[in-house]
Amino acid sequence: MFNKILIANRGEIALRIIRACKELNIPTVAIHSEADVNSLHVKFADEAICIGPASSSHSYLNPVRIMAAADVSGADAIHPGYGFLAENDEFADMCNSSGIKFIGPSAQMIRSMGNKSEAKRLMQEAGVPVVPGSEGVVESFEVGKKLVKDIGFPVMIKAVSGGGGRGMRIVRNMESFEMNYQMAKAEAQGAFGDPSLYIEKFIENPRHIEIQVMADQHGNAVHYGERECSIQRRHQKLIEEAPSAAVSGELRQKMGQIAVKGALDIQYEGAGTIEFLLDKDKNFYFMEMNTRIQVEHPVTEMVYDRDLLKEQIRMAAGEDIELKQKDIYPEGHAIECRINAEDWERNFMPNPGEIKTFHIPGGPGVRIDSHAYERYHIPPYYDSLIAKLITHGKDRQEAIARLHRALDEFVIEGIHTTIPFHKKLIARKEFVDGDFDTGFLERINLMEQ
Ligand code: MV4
Repeated sequence: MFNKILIANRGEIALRIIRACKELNIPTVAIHSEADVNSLHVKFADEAICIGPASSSHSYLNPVRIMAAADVSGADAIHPGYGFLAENDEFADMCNSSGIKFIGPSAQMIRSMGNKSEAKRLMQEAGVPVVPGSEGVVESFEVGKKLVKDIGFPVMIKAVSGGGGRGMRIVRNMESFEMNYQMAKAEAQGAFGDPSLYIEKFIENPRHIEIQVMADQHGNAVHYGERECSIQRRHQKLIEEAPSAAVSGELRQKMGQIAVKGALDIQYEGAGTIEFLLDKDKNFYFMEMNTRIQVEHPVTEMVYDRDLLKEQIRMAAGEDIELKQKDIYPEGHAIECRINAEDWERNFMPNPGEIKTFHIPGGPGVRIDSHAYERYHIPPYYDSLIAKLITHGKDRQEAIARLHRALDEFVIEGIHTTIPFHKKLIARKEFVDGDFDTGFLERINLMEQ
């Protein structure tokens, strides 16, 4: 097992990693920016090192400073969390070539999955269903034009180096294809320094369903079912749940087996998430693979009664997967609400500042993952996530009832939060019925409710 883990992150996920390390008896090193001196991850870790000023690029996104901190503290592993450097192949490379285990898959794997058309090709070769479209990169506008004549409109143009919804365009007819193609290309060059595009048939109003996989270094892999992540706004997830109301036991087994096959074929290592689009007819298609632990991992932990962080760390240290697939099954239902420091009535505008009152809910089936506390100053430099509220119940109805209760008990004063948004949203009939897709939030107006 590792002797000391450096946590290359902040906020709630840094705390979550520290909690896993404490249970595994592994000492931890926190790194932090000058703006995070009073953060809980700094207080709860065994050691803390200030690595630079507030701005991310000079601290949490600075590989050289993080490596220097690992060096002086004697850490033999780095946990990147999510965001920041978690999917940076060069950072993973730098860690491993300095003899420090990057807790995640290899740099080469991160690179392959970061290239969205290569990821799609690799998964297709493993027998994972993909959306019909170009075989890899579209080499020119003329080639693209020919292709869309074959596959038919609507189509989606995507950036090979994009992902997470960045650099995508829907095109509904040939008249607007050229303009969209050229603009997508220019945007991809500007945003990612790579103009490469690929094209797919556009799936109308799909659900976003993702499968959690875990693979050890000895050729074993299992899945932990799906997470339903369709409630998103501008590609930011707001509510996630497990299981999905749209996925039957049979479909779960099918998607899970295919995801495991994909992970094994590419020789994946560690915790990963395979994202699928699920259409109206329950066809599913590979979208992207995320090579990190995700924000929404707690809903899976609740229904499978597993600690995915501890498992991820154990896998990274070379241990075997503990469980057999047949011993992994969901119990009950879990839902997560992301509580952000945002004014949902003003376009979800970020709203940093001092938390004056912080009262968290409790009772049966309630979990809070948060780095916030009373009088904590939310810095303006990073993301606006201040707490994840997760409820678990014997079924979806009980999870929702507990969510209502917990949201009512949750008191945060001094800043605007998304708590009132969640209260309204979970009261909607469509939500209660599990009847929604990725277009749901944009179709409704909660302000008039
Ligand atoms: C799509 C799609 C429809 N058809 N691809 C958005 C994020 C990225 N992972 C892929 N995305 C989409 N790709 C085809 N061929 C619709 C989306 C999409 C979406 C996907 C998941 C969750 C929310 C979404 C919101 C808008 C569009």
